[in-house]
Amino acid sequence: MKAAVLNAPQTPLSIEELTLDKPGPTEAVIRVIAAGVCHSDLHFIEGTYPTRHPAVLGHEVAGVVSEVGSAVTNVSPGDRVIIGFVQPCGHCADCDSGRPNLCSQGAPRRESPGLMRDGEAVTQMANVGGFAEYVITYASGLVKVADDISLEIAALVGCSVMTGYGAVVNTAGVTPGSTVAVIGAGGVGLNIIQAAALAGAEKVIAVDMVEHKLTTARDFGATDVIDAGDGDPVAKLQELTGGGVDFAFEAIGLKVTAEQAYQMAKRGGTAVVVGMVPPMDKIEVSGMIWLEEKTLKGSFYGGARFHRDMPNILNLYRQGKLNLDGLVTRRYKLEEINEAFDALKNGEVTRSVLAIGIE
Ligand code: CXF
Ligand code: ZN
Repeated sequence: MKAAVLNAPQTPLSIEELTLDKPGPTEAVIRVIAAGVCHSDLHFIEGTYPTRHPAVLGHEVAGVVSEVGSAVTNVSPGDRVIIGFVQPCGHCADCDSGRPNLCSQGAPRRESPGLMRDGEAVTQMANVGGFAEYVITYASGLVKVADDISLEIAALVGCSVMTGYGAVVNTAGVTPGSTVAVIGAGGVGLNIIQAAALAGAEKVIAVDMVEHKLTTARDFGATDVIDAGDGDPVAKLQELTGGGVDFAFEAIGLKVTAEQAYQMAKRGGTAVVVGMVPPMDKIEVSGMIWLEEKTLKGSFYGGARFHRDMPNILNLYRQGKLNLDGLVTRRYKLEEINEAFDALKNGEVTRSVLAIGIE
């Protein structure tokens, strides 16, 4: 099969021929239909986050199951699925306590690599590796999708929508009447914005440096916008809110914006870091955290309980309460993947989707 391969950090992806193993008892093979191009992939391309090479990136994916292992019961060949980038074991303490996104056990290790190039193992990002014609992964990460939902939309639910919506609903628990700030109005940020609006936030303040992103943020429910390229965004937010917000979200992945989110939270408020801040960076907050009773939280995969949250999200989309169609601003072929990443880097797009297969 064809896949886009990362051979070294800071190099373009190259389209290469790889071979797939047969699925193990708890695995499935999925023919990829659509894969979103996410900033997190870019972190691995740029080397901000480490990965083994060669690697196939891509973790926002949907497709059609083509083969399942002997012990798989949750999906069958022909099923349309979202490919989750966590594959919960289903029985560890984290899964048991309702936090499968934090599953500490993970899927069982394979004896042989699932993906190979001329006898060499190829790493699949988060056991997915969706920038490819096929994915081999553990079936526990697959969520079935009904026939009325396009697999392009389903793919987005696999990362940006779940991550943004879940940060609001599961991690922060935004309540009606609260005030919210969102730093970064990209794919994840827009989903935070629309989920906060849906949760009944009185104010949803989008903060970004790119003007067209702020315009889009308003379309997704932002009541106010702050251009972070024009003066101190924290001071502007304090002025706008008279002392900060109940919930501030960081959706970029930088130390400086994570610290700004903390500063934007009012006394008693909560800052949620959703973006992939580089692993060696430290987020510094005021020693007065005790007096201000602020909370600083991380949110991974929107605290997803996949089999409950993803169908819920798709229901809200059906009811017209979540705008998922408006997230997709460009489509590319797999062969055009480097152009898609250039556009993402330049801040030109909300979400690009690679149309890899035809249903
Ligand atoms: C990432 C986090 C690291 C693994 C792949 C997905 N999250 C969202 O983009
Ligand atoms: Zn992502």
